[in-house]
Amino acid sequence: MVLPRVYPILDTESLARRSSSLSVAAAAFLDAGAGILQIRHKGHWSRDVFGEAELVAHLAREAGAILIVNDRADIAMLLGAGLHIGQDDLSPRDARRLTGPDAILGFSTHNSVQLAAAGGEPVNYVAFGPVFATASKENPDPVTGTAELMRVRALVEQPLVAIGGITLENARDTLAAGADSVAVISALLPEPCTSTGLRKRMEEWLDRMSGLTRPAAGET
Ligand code: TZP
Ligand code: MG
Repeated sequence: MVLPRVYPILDTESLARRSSSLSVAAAAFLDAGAGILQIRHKGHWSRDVFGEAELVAHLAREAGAILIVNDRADIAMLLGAGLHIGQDDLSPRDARRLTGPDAILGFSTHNSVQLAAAGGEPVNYVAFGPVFATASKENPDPVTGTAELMRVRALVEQPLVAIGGITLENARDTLAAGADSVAVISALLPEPCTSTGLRKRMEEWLDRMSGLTRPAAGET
């Protein structure tokens, strides 16, 4: 699959801390042209949260954008969305038994051993990180840096999504190190976190990332 270069993660806790919400951020990012969104909700999947996720799924469908749900195969299936799982979730094989062959399945890895193993799993893309220091994840794994990303990139054939502390300033180097896409939480959230601010921030990211391509094999 070809992943959009910018992969926004709508983290409900990060949004709530800025007095924003899933649906407001999703609408603003889609309006700006985002091609993919992930819903990341680490708290209880209450009926209210699910209702808002349904609205996001509707908006994404209307916009022709890919929607991915973090952690929860059941919610992803109810929403007709793809699924992103980590090392402590259902194994990719068991997740695939639930989602079926056609759903997009992404898998997080944090070091070269996990990345190499992911290459043999039935997943459509692999995430790797944190590449830089992050404040958006509890108990993050050690920072890898871009040199490590470049060193391990060829261990998997699937598209690679770099994650963790990615900003407009370091995104270019991250893509040059071999990432196909950059997943971002905090650097997409302006202060104040208004609908207009969110849209403008996403427009800036898409504008700055357009035209950037991964170097072909052998180039740097
Ligand atoms: N997995 C590795 S780092 C991270 C996740 C979910 C958080 C990324 O958030 P930010 O704010 O872009 O560093
Ligand atoms: Mg998880």
